Amino acid sequence: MVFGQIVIGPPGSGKTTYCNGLQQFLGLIGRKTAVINLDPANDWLPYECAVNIAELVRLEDVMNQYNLGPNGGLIYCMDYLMMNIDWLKNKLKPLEKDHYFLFDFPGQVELFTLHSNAKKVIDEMTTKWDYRLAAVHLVDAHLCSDPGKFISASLLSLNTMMHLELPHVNVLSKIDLIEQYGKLAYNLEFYTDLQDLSYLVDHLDQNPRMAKYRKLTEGLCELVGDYSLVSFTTLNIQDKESVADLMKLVDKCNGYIFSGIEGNMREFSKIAAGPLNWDYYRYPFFLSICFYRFFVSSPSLITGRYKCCCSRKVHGRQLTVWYIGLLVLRLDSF
Ligand SMILES: Nc1nc2c(ncn2[C@@H]2O[C@H](COP(=O)(O)OP(=O)(O)OP(=O)(O)O)[C@@H](O)[C@H]2O)c(=O)[nH]1
Ligand SMILES: [Mg+2]
Repeated sequence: MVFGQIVIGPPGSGKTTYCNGLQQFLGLIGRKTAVINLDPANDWLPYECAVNIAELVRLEDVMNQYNLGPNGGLIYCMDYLMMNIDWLKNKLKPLEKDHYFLFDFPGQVELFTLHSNAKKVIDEMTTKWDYRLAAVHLVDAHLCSDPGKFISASLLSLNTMMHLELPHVNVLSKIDLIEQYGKLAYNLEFYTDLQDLSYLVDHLDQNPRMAKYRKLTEGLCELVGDYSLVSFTTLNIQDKESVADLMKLVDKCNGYIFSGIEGNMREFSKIAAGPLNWDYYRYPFFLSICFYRFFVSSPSLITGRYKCCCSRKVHGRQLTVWYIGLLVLRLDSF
């Protein structure tokens, strides 16, 4: 059975960083992970990407070809992906046996609140392919410092939950930075438990021009409260305990924990057992190769994508020797 996560959230909320951090974390606890980039605007990927939508369609090409803006272009790309869904299935098939999937989606919120194209892709995975997926919806924690923005983020989270109809975890990302944004109106539990959002109305901008929206805002807070669905958990991607807590929650959500309870407990016991060499800023192996190709190798070597060695002779010497030497250095530093 295939388990995984749909990683979504507004632009800059930390989706790609989360996929990168989680790939490293899961690698450390012994779970094989494949990250699938479904954001056609992602030109620079920090993680080891198993499948990249850029091989199928690129946002820049679509925008140029059809004279579209970034939003229209992304909608086109999602439609195009849905029309070529077999391409995705064929890429994922060899990984299905033993990999946990992380899908890095674009940040355009309308894809997950209004339009049906991204939802169709997700539905295909959950219904036809029988993948057990949970949506992990990241929201930047700095929004807590502005009551208006936080109410809006709560409404967005509710809307996304209703639209996607998936097991869902809302996350306040970058929680390590929250103190930098000043004192919050209430303590952090208020924002995570979301007991009564209407308390925030008194802390809204007191500008007289905004007074006319007060009733509307109160109504929106009441709406979120009436559904009683939205709550948040927190994440600091640099802290392995924080990542582990979120991971345990998601495992319950998508059912991974029930797929092999013993195995799952053994995985997490590795965190308690001893200090894991957790360094979120560590460059993945793949990036070391890119670094080498970019800075060290000659331009003609750069053309061979993902090439692990080269056979070019320079002044009668095989450059392969240097290349392998660099890899050994990298492995050493792991
Ligand atoms: N301090 C801190 N910074 C973070 C954390 N997560 C992400 N960031 C930073 O937030 C910025 C945006 O992160 P991305 O991962 O690119 O965000 P994204 O959601 O993928 O952005 P788009 O793909 O453009 O929608 C980067 O500079 C990250 O380093 C976190 O937990 N703590
Ligand atoms: Mg991203």
